[in-house]
Amino acid sequence: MQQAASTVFPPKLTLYYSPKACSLASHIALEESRLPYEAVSVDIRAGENVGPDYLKINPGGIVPALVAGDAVITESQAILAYIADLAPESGLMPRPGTRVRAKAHEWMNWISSSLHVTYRSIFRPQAYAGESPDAIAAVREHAGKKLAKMLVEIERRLGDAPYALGEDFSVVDAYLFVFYLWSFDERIQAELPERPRYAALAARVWARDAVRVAVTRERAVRAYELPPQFASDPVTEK
Ligand SMILES: N[C@@H](CCC(=O)N[C@@H](CS)C(=O)NCC(=O)O)C(=O)O
Repeated sequence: MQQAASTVFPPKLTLYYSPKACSLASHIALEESRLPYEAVSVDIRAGENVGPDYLKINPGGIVPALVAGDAVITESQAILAYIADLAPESGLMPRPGTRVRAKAHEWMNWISSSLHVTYRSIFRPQAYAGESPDAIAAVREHAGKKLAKMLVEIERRLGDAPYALGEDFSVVDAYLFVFYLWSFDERIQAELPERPRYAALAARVWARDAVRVAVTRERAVRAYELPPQFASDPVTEK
């Protein structure tokens, strides 16, 4: 008997990502999951996200979008949790019903709703300030100060554990890794605090094969810069 497309498990997965965008977390999660998937680049900097082809897939024009069979899933938190649930043996999220699973959602929601938005205020202040140069400068300056505080908050939240949720790598670490890369962006004018715990976490994440694969694939589309401590790595020098 032939199965209907919507009940095939796992469904055919296609991730739409832009190099170095927040979609890198989903890209890493898919690579970690060992599920079969296709990764399709939609470069935001080239405006491909607002082209007619991509808008047919995600009318919102943002990445990531994960096409899973006949469903289109957006929002990093939803995608990350879904990938983890599709591949439970990969341990990318703690088991449902555990407090540490709630902590995973706490982290992801905070990253999405607070940390990401603060970076956005620096990279695209016009989204909040309109076109007035004074308003743009004010938004950017305020967001820079806010980001500095958030990096201190991340140090506090990380504590002495190797990963965000404790002893084990999870999708939260992949998500945090993206925003660690972003903290070196040249558009940030604010002075940012030292972040030794965050740096150590990022180094642990960077040491993972799946992370190298996803980053190398993205950098083949657009060779984005990596933070100094990763840049001399022979893998990225190719
Ligand atoms: N809340 C969304 C935010 C997604 C988002 O802002 N994506 C950015 C890339 S990091 C994007 O596609 N921007 C294109 C645009 O705003 O035009 C999520 O967490 O997935």
